[in-house]
Amino acid sequence: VARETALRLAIQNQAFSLEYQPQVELASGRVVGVEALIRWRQDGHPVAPLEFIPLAEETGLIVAIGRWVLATACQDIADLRRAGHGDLKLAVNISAIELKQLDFVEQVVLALAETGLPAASLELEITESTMMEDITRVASVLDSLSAMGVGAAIDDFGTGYSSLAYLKQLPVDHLKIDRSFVRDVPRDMEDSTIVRAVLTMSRTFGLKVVAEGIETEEQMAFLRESGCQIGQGYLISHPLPLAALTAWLAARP
Ligand code: G
Ligand code: G
Ligand code: MN
Ligand code: NA
Repeated sequence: VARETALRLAIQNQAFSLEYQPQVELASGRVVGVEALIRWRQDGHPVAPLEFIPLAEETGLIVAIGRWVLATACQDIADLRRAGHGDLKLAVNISAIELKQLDFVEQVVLALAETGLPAASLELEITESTMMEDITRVASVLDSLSAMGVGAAIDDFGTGYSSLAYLKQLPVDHLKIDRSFVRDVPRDMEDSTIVRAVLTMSRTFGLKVVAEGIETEEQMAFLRESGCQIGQGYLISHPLPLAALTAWLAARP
């Protein structure tokens, strides 16, 4: 209960912050975007999203938290774009509960209007399991957003049981291979085969693939040579607070 109360008060207490993890085009090294990741300090101690996001979902607090994330991230990246990073895109994680809100599309429209971030610069990351939970509803929400130019990515791909053919019903631009498949490439034959198969299928469906959790040069070389377009992971950069991201971007050739 203590944690739930603290979570309830966290927005007004300014206990949340965002970090941004860069995503790069593997062929060129060019930065294409950043993924916003929420951080929470409860009484000065960091609590991992995997610990409080489920609680936020159970209590419905995820709706208010999600609105704060969207508004803050759109503002930060709109500012960065105006400061000379005009191509930068923003990816935001959206949970199933948020997607089910009747005013979800309206909230996205509002965040874009208030910050001036172009719709085409925003992409929503939705996990494979959320997509599968209610594909009809998700399709209708993503169709509305897609008509405005907002993109979508399938997050944590490979951790559920969906087929790409099924997900093809959705207006999705990117598929993010879960980092559990990236961890042991190129050494593990099975995982390497799975990653190559996902890349081949994605090409057939016109989806670009983002590999998560790249930590070594060997993983990055394998992914690049296998035709994976985009990469994200500690090797490229850890998630960074806005000021550190700004410095990181400025230091790149
Ligand atoms: O950095 P990492 O521990 O930050 O994040 C763990 C998981 O928490 C991510 O895989 C993501 O699914 C979830 N997460 C991070 N930030 C957000 C957010 O702003 N909203 C939602 N719904 N989930 C998030
Ligand atoms: O939403 P998603 O599951 O994609 O969130 C990304 C999660 O992965 C965050 O918790 C982020 O901190 C974490 N992460 C990002 N890069 C790496 C990495 O290279 N290795 C590991 N182990 N985790 C990473
Ligand atoms: Mn994500
Ligand atoms: Na993920």
